[in-house]
Amino acid sequence: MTNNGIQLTEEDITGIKVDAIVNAANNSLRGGGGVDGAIHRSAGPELLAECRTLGGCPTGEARITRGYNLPAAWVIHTVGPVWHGGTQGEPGLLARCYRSCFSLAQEHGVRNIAFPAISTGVYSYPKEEAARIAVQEARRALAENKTLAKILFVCFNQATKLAYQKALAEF
Ligand code: AR6
Repeated sequence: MTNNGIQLTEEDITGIKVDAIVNAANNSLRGGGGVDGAIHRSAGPELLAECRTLGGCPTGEARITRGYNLPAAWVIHTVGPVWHGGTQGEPGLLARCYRSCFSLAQEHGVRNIAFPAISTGVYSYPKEEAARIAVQEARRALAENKTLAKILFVCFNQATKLAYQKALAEF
């Protein structure tokens, strides 16, 4: 499915050959479960070694590393908010994650980038609301950054895919 530079895919993000993949990390940047664990396993120990030099990452911000054994040249690590019912600034923090990633992507001349559904796994962010924010920020980035050609949203399960399809149809 394509939508003016936005594409949905069901592949494992670790196998995607793009300039940059995004990691849904935690504040320590020392690895974890979910997509974070998968990315570290595929990239190899050098990724963790580089992450250790970064001193962590606050929620809503992002940090960039090399991709090491991954097909992607870069990994952009961002820390999404834990869902607490939406009363603790979660939508603003999630939007900041996407903006922080797009800003690093622009600085590094990234033309294509793949995102997992940040915060919607272990961090429990509702999938439809998260997809709406992701699509909104992706559209903004494509309009503002002419180097950026393609944004892939990786739908690791059917519910995530439906959430993105709905968000894409809404705007
Ligand atoms: N490729 C693409 N998407 C994936 C993959 C994969 N290989 N594996 C899982 N997903 P999560 P969060 C999807 O929990 O909610 C970690 O322990 C998954 O189905 O990975 O931001 C970190 O260290 C879901 O749609 O990230 C943090 O502690 C999405 O990726 C915490 O989890 C995000 O799920 C971050 O939680």
